[in-house]
Amino acid sequence: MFQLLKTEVKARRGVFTCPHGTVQTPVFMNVGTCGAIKGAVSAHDLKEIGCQIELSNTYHLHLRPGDDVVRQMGGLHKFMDWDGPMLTDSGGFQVFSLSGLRKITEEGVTFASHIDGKRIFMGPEESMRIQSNLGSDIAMAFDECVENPAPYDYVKASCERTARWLDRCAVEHRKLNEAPGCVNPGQMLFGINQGGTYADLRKWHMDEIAKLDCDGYAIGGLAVGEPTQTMYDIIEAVEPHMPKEKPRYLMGVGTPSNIIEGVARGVDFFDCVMPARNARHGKLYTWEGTINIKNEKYKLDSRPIDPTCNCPVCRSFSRAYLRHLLTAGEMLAMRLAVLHNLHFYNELMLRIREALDQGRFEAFRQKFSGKLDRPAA
Ligand code: PRF
Ligand code: ZN
Repeated sequence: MFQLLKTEVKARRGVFTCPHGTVQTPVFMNVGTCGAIKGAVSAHDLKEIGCQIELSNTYHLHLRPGDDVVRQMGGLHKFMDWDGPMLTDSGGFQVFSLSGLRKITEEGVTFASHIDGKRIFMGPEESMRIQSNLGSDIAMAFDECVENPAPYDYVKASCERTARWLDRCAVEHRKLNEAPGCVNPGQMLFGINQGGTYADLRKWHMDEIAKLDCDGYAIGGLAVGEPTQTMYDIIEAVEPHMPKEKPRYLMGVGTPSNIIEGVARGVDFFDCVMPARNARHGKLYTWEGTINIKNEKYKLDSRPIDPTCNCPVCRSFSRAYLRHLLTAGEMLAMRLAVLHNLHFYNELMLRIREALDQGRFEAFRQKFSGKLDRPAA
């Protein structure tokens, strides 16, 4: 259930209630693809860095250890010891971005596993069954994410099929939730808008999937090759067609500026591997801009990564120590860097919510949009 608390122009402040708790929005979902956050971070750490909702992947967990294993272990919450809200992505993106040769038909997608090359079939029903076994709070619809740019006719046929797939997802999802022994009978379903960079297809598709009364709606197929301004234009075109009383999720986005600009255009949920990936390469976020901790100039720097940051890393360790760990290839470097960057993203969302609560989001946007993506002076 979604409750809209406040709006400022298009930006929205809300609360979303799921079986494992409530989520204050706008929110960033921390990505734990395989039931762990890359960089040796566990669900216990997530609590400490202000994470409200965790995201895992159907595709990865189906391949390894297998969703049947997770189900027999009591569901993904119990398996990874995370008792908060959880969303699972449908596989509709990972099948297209990670697997080898694939064949798409009306039924679904046949693809080669990125682990051992084994041929696997996944369609709307399979995706719903896997997500039901995992027992997440929010299941995502099975979709095709087309890379931009793509020919109009291909994108049209693809998003028409994705609309038909959503019908099948909804039928299967209801059936699974009602079946005896269901891991999480309160599991919700979000539909996903596609349509590439074509505003007319985007609007048609959104109107089509809005008829289904899903628990929320995502915008997929963005941040996959198009210029940033095109992404913003498409969000602006689709947004008026999205139900006001349902949460909106911009999938796989993005930089701090992309998030601020997404919020300004009416988006409530975000997720991205970028903060964790950047951390592993030494690119760290601060409120003055990004820094690269591997730089020689931090060799004797006794300050924390960000002197204003209250994360467990900044409370204890110096830039010099972090630089040393990363240069020496110590695994602890990854862990500490990832913890700081994820804390930064969760803190960014907290400050966005505070700004919305106090009616000063536009001022916040002016001050930080742009600045946070650039190297600190
Ligand atoms: N579909 C799904 N997951 C996704 C995407 C999508 O289009 C994207 C695109 N940025 C990220 N994750 N199912
Ligand atoms: Zn920190």
